[in-house]
Amino acid sequence: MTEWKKIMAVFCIAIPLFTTSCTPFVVDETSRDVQNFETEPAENLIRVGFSQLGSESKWRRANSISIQDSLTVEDGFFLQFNNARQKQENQIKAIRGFISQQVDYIAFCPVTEDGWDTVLKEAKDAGIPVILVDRQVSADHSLYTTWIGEDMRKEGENAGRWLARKLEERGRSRDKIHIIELLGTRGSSSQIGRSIGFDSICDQHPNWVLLDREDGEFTTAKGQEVMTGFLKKYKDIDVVVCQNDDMAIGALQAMKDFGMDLYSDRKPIVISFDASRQGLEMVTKGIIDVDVECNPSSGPKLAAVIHELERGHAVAGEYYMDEKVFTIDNASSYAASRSY
Ligand code: GYE
Repeated sequence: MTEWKKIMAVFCIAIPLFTTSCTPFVVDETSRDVQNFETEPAENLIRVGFSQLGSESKWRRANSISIQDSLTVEDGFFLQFNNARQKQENQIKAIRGFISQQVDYIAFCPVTEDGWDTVLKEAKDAGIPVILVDRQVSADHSLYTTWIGEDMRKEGENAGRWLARKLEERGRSRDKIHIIELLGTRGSSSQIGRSIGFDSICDQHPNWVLLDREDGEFTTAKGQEVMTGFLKKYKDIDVVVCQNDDMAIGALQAMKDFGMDLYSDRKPIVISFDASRQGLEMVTKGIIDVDVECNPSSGPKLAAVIHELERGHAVAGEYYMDEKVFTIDNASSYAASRSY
């Protein structure tokens, strides 16, 4: 199968539920980020090695495109972009390659929190500044220069607070509420942060019962598989928490296949994260009840931080992206203009 056919196949399988026809989307934009990629080398450019963790979700593709669109030759960069396809060993190999080529900066999105100490020490010993993007690491901050990303814990808390308000509005704040969770890649800082944030609100509501949580790997296929298992196992599910939109789409497909009416008020409350265009469209239709935004556009900030370092200026130890919470009340104006 050609790359184009593969992309169309995935697209057509994943979305038939919500679209009547399979409209082609802009292939260049979605396929560009999954390739290893290099801008034109030239004298006097800032050499940056970037290790992307994979291309598991629409969010990730948007993040890769943001990086590639920001670290351009026109803006003074020679970018070497590597896709690790969800494997930490591939990321470590890519980073070691950047070190041996003596690039000026290394940036990467760490797939999981743990396991980076050795390679970060190697970069530090080689005198190469490292900038983390999106996810965080458990290694000491002295081993990297800065981090640019999203406040995952706050995202989880926002989801929990929204749920408390919603249950109150429905007169269910004292009922037993059965919750299931589809987790993102286990051990990633997005999974850990969102779980800690959401759990902290759960702890304030003894009537919320977490029935089960399982790794849905941030993908539609795995989300559908995990949700199918939950539907067979639990009769009474009040709330489904999906730690990203791609898994939510899979979970909704499973619910539909199980015979649930996704437009009914009696369907479980669906909470999702990312606020992709497709996610927001489902919010406007009432299929997803709340979508907590996660902002993938960290490329411009990465470019700006590197330029600051080049000028010899100090930079902050961390930079947070701006994020919102979307419900049926505010999603429609954003859905149309979403790039991911
Ligand atoms: O939510 C998900 C993904 O780390 C915030 O990774 C990121 C997550 C995002 O692929 O869709």
